[in-house]
Amino acid sequence: MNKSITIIGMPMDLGQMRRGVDMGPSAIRYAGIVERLQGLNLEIHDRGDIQIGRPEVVIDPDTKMRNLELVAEKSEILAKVVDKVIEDESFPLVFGGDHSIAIGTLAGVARHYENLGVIWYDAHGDLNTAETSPSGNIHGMPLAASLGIGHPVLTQIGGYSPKIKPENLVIIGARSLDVGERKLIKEKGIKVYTMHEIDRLGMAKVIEETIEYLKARTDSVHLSLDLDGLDPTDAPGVGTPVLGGISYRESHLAMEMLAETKMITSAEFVEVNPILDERNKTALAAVALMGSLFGEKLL
Ligand code: B3U
Ligand code: MN
Ligand code: MN
Repeated sequence: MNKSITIIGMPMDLGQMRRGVDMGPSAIRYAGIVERLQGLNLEIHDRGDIQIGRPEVVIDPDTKMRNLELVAEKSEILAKVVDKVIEDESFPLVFGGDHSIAIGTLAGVARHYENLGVIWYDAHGDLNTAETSPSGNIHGMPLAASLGIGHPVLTQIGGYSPKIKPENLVIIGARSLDVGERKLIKEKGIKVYTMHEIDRLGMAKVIEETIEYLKARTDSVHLSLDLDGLDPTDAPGVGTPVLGGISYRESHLAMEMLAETKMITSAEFVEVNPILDERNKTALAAVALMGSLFGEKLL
C-alpha cells in the first residue's frame, strides 16, 4: 500500500432521498480518521471536500432519475480530483456521500489500470438502470454505470466507458437485490457473496477466495465500502438499512486480510448518515475499519 494517502470528501446526497448523508465526510473526520491513520506512520493529506452546494432536487421527466445532470456534473469533478491524486502517486481515500459518488471515483481510478478489480461491499447490488430502478435513485445504479450499463450521461463520466469488466468484480454482503439486478448478475456472471455464502463459508474463506479470484485477473483493486453492508446494529446511520448484515467483527477480519495482501490501491467509504446515527457509531465503525485496511495491528 502507498505511504501517501489523500482524503477526498464528497458530501453529495443527490443520489437518494434522505438528506444528511452529505454530512458523512464531517462525521468521519470527527470520528478521528486523520489521527488514526497518522498513527500508522502514513503520510495523510486531507484535501478537504468537493463543493456540492445546496442544489434543488430535479427529477428527470423522461427517465424519472433524481438529479441526473447534477450527479453527472459533480462526478466529473470528483473523477478529475481522484485522477490527479493517483498521478501524484498517492492513494485516493474518498468519503461519501451516497453511493452514487462511486461513478466519479471509478472514472478517476479506472483510467490508470488495464484490469481494475473492484470489491463492492454492500447490502445492495447497485446494479440498477433507470429502467429497472424501483426508486429513480442513482445511488442504486453506480455499479451498472461503471460496467457501462445505463444512461450515457452516467456511463460516460470521465469520457470513457466501461470502467470495469464484470469478471473483475466481487460483490460481498448482498441481501437486497431487485429483479433487474439479479438478471444482470446472472447474465454477466458476476461473482457475488450474498449473506448466505458468508454464513456458510465464513468471512475468512470468502475473503481468501476473493483475493485469489482478483489476483488471477486484475492489476489493482478498488474497495467500495457501503456502510449498509454491515448489520444495522453495528452501523445504524445509513439511509437504507437491511437486517441480517455483516458484523463489525467480520468486517474487521475482511479489512485485515485485504491489508495483508497490499492489493487495494484506492477506496471509498459511503452512505454514512450522522442524522440517522446513534452517537456517530457508523462513522466510528468506518474509521476503525479504515484503520485495519491500512495495516493497524494489535500486536
Ligand atoms: N435497490 C434499491 C435500494 C437501494 C440501492 N442502494 C441503496 N438502496 N442504498 C434502489 O433504489 O435501487
Ligand atoms: Mn451501495
Ligand atoms: Mn447499500
